[in-house]
Amino acid sequence: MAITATTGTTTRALAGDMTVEEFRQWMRRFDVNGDGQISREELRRAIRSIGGRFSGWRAGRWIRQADSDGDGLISVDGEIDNLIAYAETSLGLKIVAY
Ligand SMILES: [Ca+2]
Repeated sequence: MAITATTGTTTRALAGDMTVEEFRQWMRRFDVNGDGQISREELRRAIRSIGGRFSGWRAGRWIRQADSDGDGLISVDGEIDNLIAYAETSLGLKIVAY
């Protein structure tokens, strides 16, 4: 598994190559109440667990970008694709689609 974050000129591997499906599985682990939705706090914990610097504010911005139906939560089976796209464009995260 690998998530790579590019910050300015520095690229650092956070966790190895990660497929979209692995990313989903991984996010599911942070779905504490098991409702299939990722909240801002859950997203923040997920990124921090792999050593990323991630503020609650930034997590909120990610959620807003990916939240198509506007309920403030990211569904692991649908809106997570938006989240992946946003992660790739805004942070230089690389999530490999196999
Ligand atoms: Ca939503």
